[in-house]
Amino acid sequence: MKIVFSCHPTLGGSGIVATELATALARRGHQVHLAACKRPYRLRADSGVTFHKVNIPEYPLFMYPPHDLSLANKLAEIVRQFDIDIIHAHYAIPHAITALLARQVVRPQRARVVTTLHGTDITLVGSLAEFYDLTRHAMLQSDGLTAVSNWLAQETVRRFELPAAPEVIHNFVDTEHFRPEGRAPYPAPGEPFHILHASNLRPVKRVADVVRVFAGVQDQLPAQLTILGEGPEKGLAQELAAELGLCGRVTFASTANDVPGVMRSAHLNLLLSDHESFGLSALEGLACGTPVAGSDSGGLPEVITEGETGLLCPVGEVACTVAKAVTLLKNRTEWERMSRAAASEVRERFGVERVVPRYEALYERVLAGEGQRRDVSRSNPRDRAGGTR
Ligand code: GMT
Repeated sequence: MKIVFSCHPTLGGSGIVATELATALARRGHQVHLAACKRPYRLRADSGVTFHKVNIPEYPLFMYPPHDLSLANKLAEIVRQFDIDIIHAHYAIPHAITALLARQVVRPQRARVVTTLHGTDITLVGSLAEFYDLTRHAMLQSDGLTAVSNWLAQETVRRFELPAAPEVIHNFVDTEHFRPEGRAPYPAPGEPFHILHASNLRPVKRVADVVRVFAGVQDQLPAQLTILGEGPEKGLAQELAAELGLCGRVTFASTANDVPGVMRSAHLNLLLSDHESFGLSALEGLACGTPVAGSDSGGLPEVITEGETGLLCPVGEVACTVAKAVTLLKNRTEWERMSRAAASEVRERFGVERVVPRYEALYERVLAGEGQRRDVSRSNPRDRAGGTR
């Protein structure tokens, strides 16, 4: 098949998933293109994916250069030039809408649109009044619609009153890169435990809870914390770490050249978000044999098996996470068992071979005209008084 991807090339999980899926499909013999205003940092030179840069021209009349139109134009160009079958849009805003526009532009040539919902495109951005109608329209008009967790699929139907739920295709991880071999062993007596948090440090990640949990753990065990990523809450986390007297034990790193290596160096990965549709960084850590302490909310319980591969506590319950984390870290046998179980469960449930064929099957169905049922008769909840969102 011939597929073109569009995604956010920045640090978020949706761009990573799109890039890894594009790479996996190219390896499986498909012709794969990816269009974005910047090369996604995870798109490796040997990926087999053709990257197309979207240029965004400046013009004095434009107060805000219309990136989305340049992207739609580029997608249409690629579809025509390479006779593309599928435009796969990752993250509803703006990629699903730009894909629909490109589909319309190339007519009578037929290209199908598959949209993958990642989370905040539904729960935060898409639910804003300024984007709600466009997001709903894009979902209804896509030929195929997927969500990365059961939780997100249900949340989408609830907020947007869709006639049918998106198909759930969980995220996956390349277990050749994210593997446990060479991981840090259980620390020798007196050596510190390494605790990790990796995210784009937005408010939804509750980075202050990460610092507070670390403070509680290091009261009872020698430990150090790495906060990997950039984002608006970084300053707050730095201030809190200083206030709690943790400066020497907390390292902030914007990026890492070797993300799997960082994951392998950690003994516990913290993801204490308010909600997380899936939690890709939890999955990547698990693949490296690093147990996760996560929030018992959103899609995280679909990724972390409580007591088997990680620990779950209600959102904001710092004391619960501290208690469970300390119990685990103090017990070498249990930590080693959980580390092994994490890596092996990920291979079994979230490996490339398990998940990528689900997308191929969806593309086949969509091309055969068996895409999602487009019953658009159900009215937009925003048109009715008291509509639920
Ligand atoms: O929240 C982020 O880290 C970024 C965001 C994105 O779209 O780039 O992540 C969302 O998509 C990821 C990939 O599917 C999921 O693993 C994350 O759970 C999801 N984030 C949230 O739901 C908050």
